Amino acid sequence: MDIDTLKTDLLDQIAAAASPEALEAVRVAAMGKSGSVTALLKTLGGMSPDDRQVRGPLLNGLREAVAGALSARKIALEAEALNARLASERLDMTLPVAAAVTGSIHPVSQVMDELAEIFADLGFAVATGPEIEDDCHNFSALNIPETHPARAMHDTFYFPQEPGSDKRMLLRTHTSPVQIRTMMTQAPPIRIIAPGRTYRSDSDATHTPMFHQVEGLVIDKGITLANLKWTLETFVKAFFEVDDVTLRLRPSYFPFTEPSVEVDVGCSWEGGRLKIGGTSSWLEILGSGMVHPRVIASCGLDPEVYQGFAFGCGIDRLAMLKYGMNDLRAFFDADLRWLKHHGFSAFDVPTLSGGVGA
Ligand code: 2NL
Repeated sequence: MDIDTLKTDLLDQIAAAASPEALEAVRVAAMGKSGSVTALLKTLGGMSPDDRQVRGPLLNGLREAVAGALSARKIALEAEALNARLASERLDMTLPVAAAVTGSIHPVSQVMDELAEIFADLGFAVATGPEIEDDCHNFSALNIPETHPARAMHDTFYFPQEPGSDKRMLLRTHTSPVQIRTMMTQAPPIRIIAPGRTYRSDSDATHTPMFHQVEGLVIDKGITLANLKWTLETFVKAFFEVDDVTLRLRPSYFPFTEPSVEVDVGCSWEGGRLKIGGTSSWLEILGSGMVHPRVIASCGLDPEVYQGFAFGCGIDRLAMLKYGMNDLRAFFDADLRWLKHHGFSAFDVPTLSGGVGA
């Protein structure tokens, strides 16, 4: 075969190779150890110098043309393969979110989101902190003396004492340590809520060893019980979505507040169901009070300058009241039928304008 015919033939085969494998087969047949181009190049050695002078450049031209065509075709085939992959891996951004169809938001998470939304509107930030705490942040800083029953072994989950340390860690029994940490590190004015998991060694029909609490704290100059009452009233109205709501403040005692009040919300029985609103019945929903001067001082603030109020409230109970669940223990059973029935859609984001309710 003459050089020009071979060249045309090989270039045609290269152009026709439809895959990297087909192209490689062409390359081996032409440029491989026993390829057609290699065989021709080998004949140069046995030629007379005159013949080599003529055939040499022709054969080199053939080799360069074939090599050039091979690499150009290789690049083209790779680009084609990439384009095909990109086309097949394309995502349809208009498809609905699969997870939102199968999963649901736990009522406790939903209520936490509602609380954050309501209090954000009143200028409160959400604060969080560790669930494993020390005695100081969980008790001492809150004016809870060593002898207080809340410290007794049957209430608090303690970790084994580290050898060589006199510090015993514990699972926080309330979210107050988050507020203590905030007061110790941030300058007033402070307006925060601290929602989260809390732990007490207590288990019966109305108590689970792990439960959820939200606490609120305001520290500023000139804060009074009136600020507390208005804030709680505004919160209860927004949360239960009722305008005529009556709060009853009863004197009480907490070591960390003085004075302390327990707060009842007026309600009434309607068709065998308890409804928020009216004053025929009372339901205790939270505890609160003016932050004790000793607590303010233990966080490094001057109680002569700064005052504040605080409140604490069980989130699981709030969820039961609002969404009509009657068994607390079912909250933490992870029963898919319960979750499907009582859970919320991920799209049902609580907003004040859209409603924080169901
Ligand atoms: C209840 C009562 C309450 C607080 C929590 C608090 C936190 C700090 C300072 C002062 Cl840092 N007080 N929290 C105050 C009063 C009541 O909780 O019945 N909770 C379920």
